[in-house]
Amino acid sequence: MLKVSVIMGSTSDLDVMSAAFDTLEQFGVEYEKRVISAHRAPDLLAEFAKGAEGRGVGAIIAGAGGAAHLAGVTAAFTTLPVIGVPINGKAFGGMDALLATVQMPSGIPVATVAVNGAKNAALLAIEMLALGEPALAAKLKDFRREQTEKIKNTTI
Ligand code: RP5
Repeated sequence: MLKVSVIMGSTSDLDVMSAAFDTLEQFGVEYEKRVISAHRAPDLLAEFAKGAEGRGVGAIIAGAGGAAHLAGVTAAFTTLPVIGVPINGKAFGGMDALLATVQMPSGIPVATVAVNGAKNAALLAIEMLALGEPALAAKLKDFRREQTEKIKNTTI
């Protein structure tokens, strides 16, 4: 099965991005994880993104805050699907990262999830991988069913 690559701009993003690890583990999806900054280590990012396909990666999740160019620059170096997670930094409530991640130029797409939406980023990556993996698709359907049941059985 293809794996998922999870990258983030700083170790300060780990708290938010760990939700992606949890979800990928829940579904038994293999992943690699790395701190890479588009600004502080652009050469490393280029090398990492260019090599992703060869490492058996099927989707890349990139989380960053502030002037969040990590997802966009990654997408510039690969045709693998890239999912951006804007991270809520100290200023602007994450609006800065949201706009920097979502407002990609035509021709280089990034699928942007909600601010701090690392869990949904992982689910989206799993949905992509599941297109070629019926067993994984079945797990997603079970997950949705259980989620619905939980809501229906919730009383307050
Ligand atoms: C971004 O700047 C990172 O993704 C992080 O969200 C933010 C702050 O980074 P640190 O100053 O905590 O390393 O590049």
